[in-house]
Amino acid sequence: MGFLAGKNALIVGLASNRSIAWGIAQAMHREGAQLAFTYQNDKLKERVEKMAAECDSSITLPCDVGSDEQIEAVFTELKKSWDGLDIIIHSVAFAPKVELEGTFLAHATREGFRIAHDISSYSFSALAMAGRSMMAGRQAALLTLTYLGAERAVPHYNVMGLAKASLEANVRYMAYSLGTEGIRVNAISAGPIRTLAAAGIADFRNMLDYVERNAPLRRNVTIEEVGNTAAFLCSDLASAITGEIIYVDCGFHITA
Ligand code: 0WD
Repeated sequence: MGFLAGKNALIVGLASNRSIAWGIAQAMHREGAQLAFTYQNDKLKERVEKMAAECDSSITLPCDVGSDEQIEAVFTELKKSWDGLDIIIHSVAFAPKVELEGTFLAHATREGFRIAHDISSYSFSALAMAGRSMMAGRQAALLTLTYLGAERAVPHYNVMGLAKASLEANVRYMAYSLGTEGIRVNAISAGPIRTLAAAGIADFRNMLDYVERNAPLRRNVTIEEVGNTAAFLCSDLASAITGEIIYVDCGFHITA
């Protein structure tokens, strides 16, 4: 029996078989969790349905995390299939592409800042608030994905770095808010991985090469490795870990 047997997990942010959310879904499925998925829009519906089926899941629901109505609707629907929820995975980020080119102040706009923070940080708290009643009394866990650009000025990461800094603070405040209910909140700070979202970041190839040359393990991380850590963090094996940012980056962040 896997260490997530009996757990119900909602996965938000699956876009392709390269998505970090896919690595997480596969690890959680392997460890015995029941899964439900959301998809951002109709373009992704069929693909997400197929991938869900590979994890023995038939629960796929539309959700643009910029919409409170769509977030509410996810939990209304989920309650029809499940009597409770143990895990929410938030694997979503967005900033207008132009803001991820050149240096931060070259393209910064008030609207770009608002969108990046809304979709990449606020949406995590919005999911927690909407899912809170379903998670009551179940030792539930929430997990989001962040990146080193939250703490260091990484070339081209720009406004997304600000949004990830907000997300990391969000993890701590959410952990404090939900701790009295036994609900844990953590983030994985993943090393760079070639996904659809990463394709939006200028010069991404150089980031991968740099990590490969300089990380203690001299290689890049895989979605499977992020998935395994996510499964552990959302399981009862991690019952005293909350409010943490856990690095899954082949050790890159410790280097000078
Ligand atoms: O190097 C990387 N790939 C890293 C990613 C390193 C460290 C962290 N991360 C983070 C990302 O910032 C993000 O928070 O991991 C998370 C997942 O990213 P991913 O797996 O790299 O990217 P992807 O497979 O593209 O999934 C993210 C998806 C979107 O894909 P696209 O590329 O179409 O934007 O987030 C979804 C969307 O499907 N998404 C939304 N979902 C609901 N509502 C929204 C939205 N408004 N916007 C984006």
